[in-house]
Amino acid sequence: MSTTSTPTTAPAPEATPVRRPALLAAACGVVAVVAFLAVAELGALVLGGAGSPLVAVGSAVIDLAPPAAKDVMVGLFGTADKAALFVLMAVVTVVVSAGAGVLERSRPPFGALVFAVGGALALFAVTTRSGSGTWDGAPTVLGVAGAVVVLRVLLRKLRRWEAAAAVPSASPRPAATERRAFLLWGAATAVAAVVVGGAARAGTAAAQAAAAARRAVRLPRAATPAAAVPAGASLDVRDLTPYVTPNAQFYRIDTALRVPSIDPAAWTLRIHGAVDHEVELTWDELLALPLQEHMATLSCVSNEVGGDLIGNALWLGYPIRELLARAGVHDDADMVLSRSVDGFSAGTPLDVLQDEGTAALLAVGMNGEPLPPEHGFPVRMVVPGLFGYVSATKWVTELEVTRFADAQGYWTPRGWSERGPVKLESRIDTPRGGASLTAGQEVAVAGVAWQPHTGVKGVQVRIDGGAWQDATLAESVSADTWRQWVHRWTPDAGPHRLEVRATSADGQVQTSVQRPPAPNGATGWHTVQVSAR
Ligand SMILES: Nc1nc2c(c(=O)[nH]1)N[C@H]1C(S)=C(S)[C@@H](COP(=O)(O)O)O[C@H]1N2
Ligand SMILES: [Mo]
Repeated sequence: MSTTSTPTTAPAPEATPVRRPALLAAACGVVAVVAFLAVAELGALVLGGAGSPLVAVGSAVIDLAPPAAKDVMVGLFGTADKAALFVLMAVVTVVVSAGAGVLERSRPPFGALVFAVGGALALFAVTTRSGSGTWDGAPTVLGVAGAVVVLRVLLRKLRRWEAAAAVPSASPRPAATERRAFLLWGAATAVAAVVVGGAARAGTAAAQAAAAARRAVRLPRAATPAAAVPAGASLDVRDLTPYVTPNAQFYRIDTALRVPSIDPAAWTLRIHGAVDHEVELTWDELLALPLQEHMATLSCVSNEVGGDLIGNALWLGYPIRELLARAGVHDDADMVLSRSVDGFSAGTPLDVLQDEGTAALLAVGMNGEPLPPEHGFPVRMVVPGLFGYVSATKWVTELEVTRFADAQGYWTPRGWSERGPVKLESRIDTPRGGASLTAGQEVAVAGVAWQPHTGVKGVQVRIDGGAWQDATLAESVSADTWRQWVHRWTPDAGPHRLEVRATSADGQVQTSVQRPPAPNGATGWHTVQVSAR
């Protein structure tokens, strides 16, 4: 009877349905909301602490809660009312997300829709906060997208497992494999979301705490104030770089992926190495010292000829020379390796830092404000005459007195010179390259020229390779800053080539030799092509 040609096969696996699939779907919903928070907090971290839906929703709930509810909360939890509110919000969020998971399993895409609606409410809270910026909604939008992806991916895995378990013969893979895939993905996503979200939240909280600490800083008056900036330092020429660079416009160069957040109360500077006694300085001790104001032009070795990686600011700080004297520097030392919390370091010649005539500062103020976070808050170095990479350590916490033979700054093993004095340079700010001028109408050819600490005594302009003509130089407060210059010129019709060169206070003329920024600063004449009709 049963001798027909039925091949012998393994017995069909038994159907063992997934137990409590709704509970698993609820868990998927919870993992999705954690993913939402992780993505959003990571976004907020990238935005420098802005746009966190967690904070915004919490604040919105506090603002919108009727007074009676507040009284109940305060009555119940006292000063822990805010913590209690967050716990309450967390419970509501978990319950709603679990419900969304269940809903998405049985009636897609309604679960995802719950996330979208929740996200829209959070977006409303974020974007209506006072002082919210253009991008503040982005973390929330990205977070919702992340949550929906996680929800759908996990539920698809759950459905596969359910299908394989219910009708094993219809599934390409055994139920155990599908089960493992679901559990693995669920667990991995949950762990990743918790780790990333937690780290991002901690980072954002630190950034916000540092920002609040910065707002609370009241800088002391300088014991030695800077000389007033003479009116003659600024020429009245449109599109000419201002003599003093506003903080918001000051170039920023560093290796920090994220601006370090430092609470000044926790900041210390340690001076050690080849010294008689280590010195440790706190923020309060630094502010109690007689600070001095000094205007200086800071520039980056990477600045191309004609580039804008240069700025001039009024710094407030304490002379590094005094601190070195306090520590007692050994005779065989010739370098100070300054280190920052971000791993950057700079090797600065000791004699420059010790020089009475060089205002090498441990700076706390920039143009009358505490240092902006991206410019080194709470404390940085500024050394007139040296490129930033060998001197201007931001977020500085350590000065090691050592020798060039024994130590290297961050950029030295990366192809940049051990020493980095700023080179004599000049730049044409206006007219811009490619400008079309009107023939017969006078224009101001103007720009800036610098060799900080040496000073500039002359600037010359040459048109179409003709004779060098002296430009008019603006004043400056000292040799440590750049100088504006202007040359009035009336073009005739046709293309023209404008060139500029400076003469330093010690009589050298800016070289025409074109060198790239590496290894120790670009040289050459800034040249601009314009045309007139
Ligand atoms: N901690 C730290 N400090 C740093 C750097 C850095 O990467 N990290 N870059 C240096 C370089 S190369 C320059 S040109 C100046 C730029 O300072 P600014 O960003 O305030 O203009 O900072 C210097 N200080
Ligand atoms: Mo730099």
